[in-house]
Amino acid sequence: TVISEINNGVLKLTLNRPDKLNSFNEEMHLSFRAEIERAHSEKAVRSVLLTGSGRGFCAGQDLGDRDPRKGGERSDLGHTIETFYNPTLRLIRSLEKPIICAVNGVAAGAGANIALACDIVLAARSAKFIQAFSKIGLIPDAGGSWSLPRILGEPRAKALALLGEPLTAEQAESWGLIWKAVDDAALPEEATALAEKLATGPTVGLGLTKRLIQAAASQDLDTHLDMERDCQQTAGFTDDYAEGVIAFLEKRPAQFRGE
Ligand code: LHQ
Repeated sequence: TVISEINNGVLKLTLNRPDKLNSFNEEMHLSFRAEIERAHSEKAVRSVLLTGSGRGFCAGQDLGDRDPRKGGERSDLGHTIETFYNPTLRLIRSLEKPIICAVNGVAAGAGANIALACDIVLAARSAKFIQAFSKIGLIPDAGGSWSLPRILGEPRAKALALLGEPLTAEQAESWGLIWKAVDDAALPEEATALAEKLATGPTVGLGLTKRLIQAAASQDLDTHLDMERDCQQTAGFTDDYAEGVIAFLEKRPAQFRGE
């Protein structure tokens, strides 16, 4: 249910249940999480590219196996969130390597918020983002109720979440919710080029940069300046920093090795 391949340092993950718009069933939850864990541990992986197969990106939770008339453990959504969504969200945010999301089609419910948890989001012009939760009586999960107000402010976050109406890729770009809307046909190539470029970058420094930017919203300036000092100290001891400076002085492109 998740196609995984490594090329040029990029771990490409394709959500692959196209008949169900790549909605998450248990098997897909587990394979997706295992792949993000692999991104954490494998040195050969220097960036991640997430996309979907077929005409959609991801329609959130598979509601087909959620029939409330059947009851049982599946009706405890707190359990589903704790077991599946929250661990994956934490793994995406704590991954100290860039993760790029190529939203190839509709991203609804948890599918939209998993995309928004990634570091750089490109979307096909025909893609839509839908906070579909309110349509079925739920709240925006997969980090949505945290990320939307931070990115958009309360007025837009509330309207999106309460109404559950589709937002176009272009509107998402103009609101700063995503990095860029691109022509449908150009998306795979642009997203791959971006992921490959980042995979040749100074991985430690990029990972620390991600950590700092994510920490900024929740700490004061003094604490943050201390954190910047510590991260810069770590970056300054990497081989990639030495290579970067030497390459600059020798007027040639740097050859970063990710350490
Ligand atoms: C689907 C789904 C889907 C199953 C399309 N499931 N089959 C929830 C509960 C539990 C725990 C914690 O967290 C969550 C978080 C959530 O994600 S809640 C939100 C769940 N997602 C939704 O409510 C979105 C449901 N889908 C839709 O509203 C539409 O499918 C959208 C607007 C995404 C796309 O519409 P269309 O382009 O018109 O496609 P479609 O509706 O015809 O879907 C194509 C097929 O995919 C269809 O199957 P069929 O056998 O009839 O061809 C759909 O039933 C299936 N599908 N989403 N979430």
